[in-house]
Amino acid sequence: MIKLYGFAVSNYYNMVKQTLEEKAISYEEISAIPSQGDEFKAKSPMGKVPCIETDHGFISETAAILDYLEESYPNPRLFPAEVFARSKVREIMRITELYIELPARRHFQHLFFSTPRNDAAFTEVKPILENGVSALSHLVKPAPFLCGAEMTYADIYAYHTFGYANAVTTKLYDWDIIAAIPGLKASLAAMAARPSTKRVDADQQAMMAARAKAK
Ligand SMILES: N[C@@H](CCC(=O)N[C@@H](CS)C(=O)NCC(=O)O)C(=O)O
Repeated sequence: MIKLYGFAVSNYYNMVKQTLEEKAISYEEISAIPSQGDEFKAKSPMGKVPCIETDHGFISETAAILDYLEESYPNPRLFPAEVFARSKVREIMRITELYIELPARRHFQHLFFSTPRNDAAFTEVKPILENGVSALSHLVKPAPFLCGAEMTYADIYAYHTFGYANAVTTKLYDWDIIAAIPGLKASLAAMAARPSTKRVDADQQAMMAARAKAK
């Protein structure tokens, strides 16, 4: 059985968890936080979550994990069968990660843990996000999912990126990046309606509520 390491508030963890749910793969969740300690880095060499444990060993990095799951458990397929369409999904995943998730992440400590605003990040992040939003506006073809009628990994990346990223841009830049990408709002709503999303979101919200209570 696959073991999934991480925690329910992590958006990357939830990308993998939703994939496991969509593919109805048996898995066990192992609570783990990022660590630069030797023991955890033996599992996840960058010390980040998520990672998974398979019969063959550990895999870290969400995109690599999703490739493993897709090839090991091809049904239902979450990448299109046709090579060009598959590459377009990967293009959206990559742009979402590099030019939306990672720049927005620079403000996570400020937004979610109330640390002082990073002024350098405040200046540097907005133009990167503008390029990312512009690129995605050209690339996605919501109908209702980002690449057509079938849900793909592009939707999984977008769903678990735009929630937190939009919280950042709304608060720091008074800018709704979901509304800025035509069709994205409806696409995210189609994702939110899926049973797999509801299960993942319920665990995420329960963990957030528990953390808020513990403060
Ligand atoms: N590129 C990694 C990113 C994963 C990531 O950033 N995870 C966060 C939690 S959501 C983490 O472990 N952060 C701790 C750190 O960056 O040291 C992936 O695709 O899995």
